[in-house]
Amino acid sequence: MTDSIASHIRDLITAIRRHDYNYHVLDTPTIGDSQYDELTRELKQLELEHPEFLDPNSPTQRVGAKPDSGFDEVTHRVSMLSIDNVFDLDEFRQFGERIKDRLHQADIPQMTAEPKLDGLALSIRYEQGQLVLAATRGDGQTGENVTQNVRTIRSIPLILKGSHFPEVLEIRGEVIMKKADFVAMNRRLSEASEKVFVNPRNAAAGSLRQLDPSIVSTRPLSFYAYGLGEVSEPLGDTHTEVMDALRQLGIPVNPGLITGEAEAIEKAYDSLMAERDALPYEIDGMVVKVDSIALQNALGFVARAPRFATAWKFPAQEASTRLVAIDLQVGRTGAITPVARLEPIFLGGVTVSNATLHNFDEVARLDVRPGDQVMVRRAGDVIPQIVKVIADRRPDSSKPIAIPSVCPVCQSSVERADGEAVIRCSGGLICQAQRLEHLKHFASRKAMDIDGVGERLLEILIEKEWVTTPADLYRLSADSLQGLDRMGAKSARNVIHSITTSKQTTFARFLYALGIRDVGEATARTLAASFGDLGRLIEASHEDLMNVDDVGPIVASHIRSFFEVDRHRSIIQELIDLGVQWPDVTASAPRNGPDLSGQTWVLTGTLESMTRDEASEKLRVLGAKVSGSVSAKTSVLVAGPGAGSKLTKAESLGVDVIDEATLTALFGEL
Ligand code: D41
Repeated sequence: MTDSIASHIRDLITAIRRHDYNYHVLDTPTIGDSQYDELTRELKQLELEHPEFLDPNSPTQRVGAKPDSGFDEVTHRVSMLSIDNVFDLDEFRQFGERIKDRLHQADIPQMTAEPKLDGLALSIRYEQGQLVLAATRGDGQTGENVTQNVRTIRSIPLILKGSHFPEVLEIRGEVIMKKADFVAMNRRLSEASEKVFVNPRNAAAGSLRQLDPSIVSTRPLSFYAYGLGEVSEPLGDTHTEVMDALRQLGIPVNPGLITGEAEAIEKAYDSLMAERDALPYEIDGMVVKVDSIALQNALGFVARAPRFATAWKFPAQEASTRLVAIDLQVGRTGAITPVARLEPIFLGGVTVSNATLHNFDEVARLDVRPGDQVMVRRAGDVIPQIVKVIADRRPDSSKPIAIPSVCPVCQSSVERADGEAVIRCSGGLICQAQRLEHLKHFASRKAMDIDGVGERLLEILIEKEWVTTPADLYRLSADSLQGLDRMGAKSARNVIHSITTSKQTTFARFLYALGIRDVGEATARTLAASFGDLGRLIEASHEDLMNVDDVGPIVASHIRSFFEVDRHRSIIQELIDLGVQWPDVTASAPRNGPDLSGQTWVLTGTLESMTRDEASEKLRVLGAKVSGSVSAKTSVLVAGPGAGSKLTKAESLGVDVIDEATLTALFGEL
């Protein structure tokens, strides 16, 4: 038994490592995110139940303790060199000529070219295949020990892959944040009212130097190797071979590495420049190296940079222009964002006329005002940023902009929670900017579950002004829908049919559908169970709301402000008048089916007669809690065909297992 648990834990670790490698190194994921999360969850649970089998290099052990104060100094065994620059074709050709002359050769030797990633250099050290140290470059001689933080970077393996590797292997590379990860992270930070980063480079640097590894683990950092430090045995005779060997060991290596004659390298520069915006990360040039390690060594160094390499830089992506105005944009979730309108400027190949300012804290931090001359930075497809104001060119008459008190779209009042950077329109259902998002949510499967009413149809209905509030959906007719977006008579009837059936709902779904801020499915269910009746909920005081499980002061005030808006109450009344209704849960009619209160159920595998959501909902009606993972606390596991690890686990824990037929029988009339 314990043997099989230990080996199951090992299998899970191996599987997760393989998926990490496929995803980060090969760039070809072989499972979906939710399956991956499921494996990790299962592993965590087993490790919790069997701490004696905990492997310090398990993928669950990436986040460790934080340093007491700052990072320790690390002296690099082999110093981390810097790299010389060239800025145009002429200078690049001189670089080639110098190499040829120094080597007394007739031709320029074979070279490699790789994107010059715009991040920060990092050295990671493996001993006996285990990651033991990670250090920043610092001044090239001494850096900072950032091992705890680097362990959280998922693309860096905690142990090397394969069975043969040098006893000591120090790898140099660049830590970066991909453009899409950067944008998503800044959005998250901004919504949580935290400081946003100006660009991916600063975000990577700031994250790596963050003292709390648990915060670092939420920062989407990536790493690509570009060279070696101290090694106990050579990995190859050329840079290309070394990079291939690293890839074999599970280390991410930039896929853009090419090898060729000088002429091919010159062509590669133009292609890379053309590709620049489409790449997933920011680059500021192309690094060219002599491929042969023997020739690299023969060439030696000038000052702190090797003669065998150069960074062929791209033209700058920063320039100054005048900020004409700061406009307000209302996002689909009601967040009001200041946007800088610029005097158009040609930058890195495109004309830039807008730049994001994120939020009003950022406006204050930059102290940016209409009329200012500003430095603008554009990087790939990241929205252009304002880097700074050129202070001595500020017009005398300039005034800071005021934070708006009403929504520029619907004139509803603006909310700003204590200490939050984001300000929001309180208009919700009535704000045109938020209409599509609200209606999509209202019709979604877990809300009113209106089949056939998705983004595309809603866009058309909004555009035609047939639907402005959720109530309008219930006023549509099949005749009017027919012909929209090539909709035939049958599909029009189907849509109307699902709109009509959605009228029969539950109180919890209805509450969730209203889209009150922070009232998700679970909170909606608790509120429905606690108040039972819409009238009582609308009348509930802040204090009444706070008495509900899971409802804190912030959610309580969101609920209060929602129901205080007259338009919201009248839309609710319209919905009810149009026939939206739910069973009265306060009536004490005897419930069909057994009482499952206090029990925890888990569903796995496929169900045929109902969806998992439907089954979960019914189980909840009977009083059970429905959970996603099997543990010793699980009362019953419902296993359909295809059930995998959860079933094995339930069996090993002695949890009752039933099939779908038994479940259906249990539901009976429900
Ligand atoms: O992508 C990069 N930023 C990059 C940096 C790269 N692809 N290769 C590099 N190669 C070197 C040498 C030639 C010294 C091994 C580098 C750097 N150095 C480097 N980055 C920061 C300082 C030096």
